[in-house]
Amino acid sequence: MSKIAVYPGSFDPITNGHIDIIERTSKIFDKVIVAVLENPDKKNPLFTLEERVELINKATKNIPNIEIDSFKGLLIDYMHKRNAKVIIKGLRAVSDFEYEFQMALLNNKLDAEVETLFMMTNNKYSYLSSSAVKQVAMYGGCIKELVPGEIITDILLKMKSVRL
Ligand code: COD
Repeated sequence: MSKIAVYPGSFDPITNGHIDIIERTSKIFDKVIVAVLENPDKKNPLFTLEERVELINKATKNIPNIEIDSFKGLLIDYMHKRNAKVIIKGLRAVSDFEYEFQMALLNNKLDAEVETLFMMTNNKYSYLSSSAVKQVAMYGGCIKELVPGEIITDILLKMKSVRL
């Protein structure tokens, strides 16, 4: 049976921290589904769901065993739809842990066969988040080291359009 992992997130936009987690996961599992969520907790995303999927597509062309998808609603329902048993989450700090710990327990309560695996952030990216990227770009800072090169222009153009 092929081993599938689902890596969910808002990815608004995808960062080098996310890419690092995807690459490491892709070496362990047969297939990684990057599942982009319309997260109702995060109001006013910079990119639409479709744009975020497209940016991930551009940034992950060199990873063969990856699929990019999107979903709405509960993650556990999406896991059932895709017949997947493993959720991947990235951990940067204790603050991530508290939130993710609760989510993992709740998801496990909803379906005891679904496990959450935590990947420690790469030291290089422990400070990195989509919000930080947006803030740096908004004020004209350099995002070259923060996001994949393939999507830098898309982010800068989007920033320009929202500032107009
Ligand atoms: N290094 C390592 N990991 C990172 C980094 C980094 N630099 N940056 C982000 N990550 C990790 C995050 O910890 C997260 O695991 C993942 O990458 C995605 O991050 P974001 O910021 O794009 O996405 P979030 O935090 O908005 O995603 C939240 C989820 C969509 C995963 C969460 O809200 C969820 O599972 N929602 C589903 C709804 C649901 O089922 N609710 C009931 C829960 S029990």
